Amino acid sequence: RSTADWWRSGVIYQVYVRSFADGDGDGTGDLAGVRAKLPYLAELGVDALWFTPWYLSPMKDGGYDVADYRVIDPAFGTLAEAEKLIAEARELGIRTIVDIVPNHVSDRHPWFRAALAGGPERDLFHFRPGRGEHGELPPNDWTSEFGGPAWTRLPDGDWYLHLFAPEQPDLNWAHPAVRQEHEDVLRFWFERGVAGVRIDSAALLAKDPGLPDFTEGRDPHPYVDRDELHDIYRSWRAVADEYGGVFVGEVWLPDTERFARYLRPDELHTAFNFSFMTCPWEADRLRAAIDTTLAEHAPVGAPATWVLCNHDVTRTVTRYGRAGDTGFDFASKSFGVPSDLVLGTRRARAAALLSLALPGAVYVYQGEELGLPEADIPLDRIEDPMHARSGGVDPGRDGCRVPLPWVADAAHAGFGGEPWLPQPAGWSAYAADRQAADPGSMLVLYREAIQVRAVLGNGALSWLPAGDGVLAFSRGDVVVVVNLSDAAVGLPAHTRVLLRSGSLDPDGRLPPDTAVWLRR
Ligand code: TEU
Repeated sequence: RSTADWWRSGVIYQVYVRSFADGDGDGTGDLAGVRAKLPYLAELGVDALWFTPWYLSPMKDGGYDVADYRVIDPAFGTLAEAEKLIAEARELGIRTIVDIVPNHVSDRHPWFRAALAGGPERDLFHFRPGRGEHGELPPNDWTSEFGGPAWTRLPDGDWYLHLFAPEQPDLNWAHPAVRQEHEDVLRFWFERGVAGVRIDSAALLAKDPGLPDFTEGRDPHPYVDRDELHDIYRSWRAVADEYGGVFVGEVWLPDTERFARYLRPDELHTAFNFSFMTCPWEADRLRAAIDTTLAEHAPVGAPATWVLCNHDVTRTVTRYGRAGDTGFDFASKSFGVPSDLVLGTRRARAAALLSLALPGAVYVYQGEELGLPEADIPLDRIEDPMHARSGGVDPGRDGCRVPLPWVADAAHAGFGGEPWLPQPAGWSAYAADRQAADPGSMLVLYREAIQVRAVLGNGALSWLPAGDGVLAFSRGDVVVVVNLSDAAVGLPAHTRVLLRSGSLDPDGRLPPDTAVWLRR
């Protein structure tokens, strides 16, 4: 597990700290909770932990509104504890990845407070007078990712830019102090033993200095995937290289050629590949997503990454259990869309064996290994700003952020104190302790797959002939078959089963929505 190229083929587990495990009983997950669960994570067999932001934050966007990168939020713990956690994990062969949010800071960050007070710090952000006779209209037509205009007006009449919530003012990346500060922050965390950095909203930092209307300035886009970014990441890479640190960029770009431009020996080591996560449960489309991904990574020598879900999207079990369009669709992400969780779970199990068999690094989001479904959160308990900013239309992302169930027979399913976000009825049925004792559970499947995955080695993927709706490929001596059709299919001769996501039928055939790893 402790090899230098862990990030090329490792399994990286995403910890949403607030909802992982509550060590001090206040209802909020914390570093003490994570430390107590390190044996669980070691047994799961993961190579690294990616912690969503754990820094001082007013939590207006789950910590993606950072007030101070050098301070751990007191709800989570202390810097000394973070250092202990990093060291303890490392002793178990588990590396640490921290999350850096360079596009914006919290409105409580000292820079923004000073800017509000009228100081020269205004230049670190995007402040502009408004349009219209009295400046009553936003400076341009950009909209926030969470809905509404990307601008908020201050009492003094000026507007400031925020591509996300108003409490997340965008930084001005043309300012040298912004660049310097982020390189210092990278050093700060690498000095503390961190092995990698996830870069939030990595393609959004650079803005067209003229801040033109979106419609006017579409090519190049005024704030997505601008050329200036590559210079920024080249200086970041120089910092990372001093420490042997690696990057994973959250680079949401549909254009594969543009995406691959970030994956360079002097830029980012890896970036999230969301094509898999956004793909419906259809063999042709999954195969195309896999092929495109491998083809875009191969020429630049970067490993692919495989992501089934994260803290921003509907949980896999629920997504795959939806009739009709089972793909990624924010519009259908409403409470009313029914999901067949039995079907969704069967597919999620098969998807786990598929993603864990692909060449590259695999990301597992906490609770994915427990097969948690998306939870319905009572409207008055939703905290995600996406909900309020959409005028209450979008339920937001809290349904995949519910505190984890650890112990079936304990209060709050063993999470700790009364959870900050309510756990739905029946949550304890998913508890880790119960699943650990059940050989047919999702948790045992993930444990086995992560362990057995070592036999895949570095073998390239070659597709094997297969019928309609069936994916079959080999990697070295291992053959993987995933049946997405609606009929059982025969398995190749002269193979033995290493691992399967469900039972074979009485004739030894692979039923629909089932995957198998075979040894030749
Ligand atoms: O997400 C960036 C991003 O692309 C999101 O805007 C995504 O479109 C949105 O979550 C819809 O699901 C990152 C983080 O992952 C997210 O949690 C933060 O809210 C966002 O950045 C702002 O920091």
